[in-house]
Amino acid sequence: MRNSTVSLWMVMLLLGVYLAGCKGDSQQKAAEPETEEVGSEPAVTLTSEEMARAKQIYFNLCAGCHGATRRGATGPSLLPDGDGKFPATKELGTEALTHIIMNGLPGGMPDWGKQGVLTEEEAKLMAKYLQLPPPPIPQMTMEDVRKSWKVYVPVEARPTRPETQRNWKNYMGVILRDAGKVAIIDGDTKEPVAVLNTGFAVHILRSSSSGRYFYSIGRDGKVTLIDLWPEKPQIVAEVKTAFDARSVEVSKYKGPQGDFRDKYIIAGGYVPSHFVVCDAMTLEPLKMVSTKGKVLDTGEYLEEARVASIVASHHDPLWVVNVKETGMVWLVDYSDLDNIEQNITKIPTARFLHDGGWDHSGKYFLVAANAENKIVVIDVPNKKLEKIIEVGTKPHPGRGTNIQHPKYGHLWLTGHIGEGLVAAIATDPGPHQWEVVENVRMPGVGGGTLFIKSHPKSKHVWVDRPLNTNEDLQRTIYVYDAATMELKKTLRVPDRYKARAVHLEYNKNGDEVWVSGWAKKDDESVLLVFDDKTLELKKEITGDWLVTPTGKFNVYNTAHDIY
Ligand code: DHE
Repeated sequence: MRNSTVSLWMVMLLLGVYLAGCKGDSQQKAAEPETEEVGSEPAVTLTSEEMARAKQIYFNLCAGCHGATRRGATGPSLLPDGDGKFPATKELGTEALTHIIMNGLPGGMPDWGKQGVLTEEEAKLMAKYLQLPPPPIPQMTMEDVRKSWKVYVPVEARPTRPETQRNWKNYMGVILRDAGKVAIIDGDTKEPVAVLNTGFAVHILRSSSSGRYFYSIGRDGKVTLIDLWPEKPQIVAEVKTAFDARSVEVSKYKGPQGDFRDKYIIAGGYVPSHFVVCDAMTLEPLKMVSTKGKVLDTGEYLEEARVASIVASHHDPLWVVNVKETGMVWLVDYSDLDNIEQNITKIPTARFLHDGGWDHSGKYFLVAANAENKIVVIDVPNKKLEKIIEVGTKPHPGRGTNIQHPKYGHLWLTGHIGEGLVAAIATDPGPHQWEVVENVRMPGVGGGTLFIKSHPKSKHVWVDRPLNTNEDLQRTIYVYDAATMELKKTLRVPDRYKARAVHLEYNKNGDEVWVSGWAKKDDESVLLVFDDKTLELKKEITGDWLVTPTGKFNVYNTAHDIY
């Protein structure tokens, strides 16, 4: 038994299991105790208290990559009997699973034990839990969403013009992940203007079309509406749209079909798999649409069909909604909300869609099917699949970035989690359109890149690497010359911070780059502000309030999709 366990563990190692950053969360109720006879090994047994703990840990650390139903997505399936592709967890057994959970795997599986996130006892508990059948997905009704809706400041009580003298269009919204807060920082003075309680593990911020509001969404599925016009920014409404979520976006279209700017927001759900449309000014929930459905090629029906990235078109009244497990890209026309379900174009693409962004024209949307090493291109105005492009191992663009190349014209770039590679895809019409015209190898071993960023005014491309297994590379930032794609400089989070470098964002003028020095909750974190011309460190922003900073979103750039 032990030999087969070890060889299966090796199989998993070779498969380069990816669980990167798997910190999904959901508010799940404890289940009844479960016991199961597992193969020829003694039965795996958990008490109801252990089961409840294991469920919570699973949703906190693992569900994002492996799925609530454990059928796999960015990471492999974790099913007691396997799925034909990946080993059965009950064959892997407690010892091998504990080892993997403690030590991680090169393809992106974090070393939860080594990082001090899980104890050996907790890793063993999880190893046992994974050998039992997954619990059912909890359901949520429109009534549940409605009950959670709160307006703190009605629209008519809000300022009619900015009350602040600050340059609010250059505010930077910074996610303080483990504090459950968002900091609003004045991008000119670098002072924190407000630190707001937004809810558990906020994942992203998006700006309203006007830039006046930030919408945050957390892993608890809560959307928070932040008004930036008062002297001190404040939360004016909130609503819980799912148990577990990652994406939110606003309507941005103005044209012959009407002015829909800042009329609706859409919040995507991981658990349950659905999206909810709300009024953009009050967050009143208006529509709920399930994304459960059939896998693009096998036709298998999936209850877990999670909403990954969402973007809003500026040219059409459309949201691009990427349904991870089915591999379907939905173009959701919101111009007739009553009939929204009848106005969805569903495009089969590739499985396990994750993150992506617009090309420079704002007409093509490029999204990573990261478990399949592909970038999918959607022609949004013509509502069709344009191209599927093979790239490196586990592309992770964030929203990607757009640069101009002397030979190939506009390029859209992605980094990779699975290897140290930046792929540049030509987007202009012509003989090279949708070709990977540059594959830029990063120095050092392994991948680990999550985000990449440039700016129309910049000559540089900035790349992070927080998921690399080497602690030194985790804190390194790579700056490339955008014209030649030659490495110009490597920068690092100063050694006095026990922090990784993660996520890059330009200021409004495009002459500064902000990078998070993301430490553990009890260690000191930092925001580093670099001069984009000289590549010198201009400012270290620190403070008691700066707890686990991850994503940063400049008001102007986010509202105008500048990246
Ligand atoms: Fe993210 C974007 C999902 C782990 C920070 N992340 C996204 C998006 C998705 C997603 C679907 C795109 C949203 C959009 O554009 O509408 N992220 C997931 C996961 O499922 C995953 C892999 C595991 C999980 O359980 O969440 C995961 N993400 C992480 C992290 O570990 C990061 C570094 C810190 C954190 O919050 O846990 C992280 N993700 C971010 C950030 C963005 C993001 C900062 C927005 C990037 C941008 O510039 O738009």
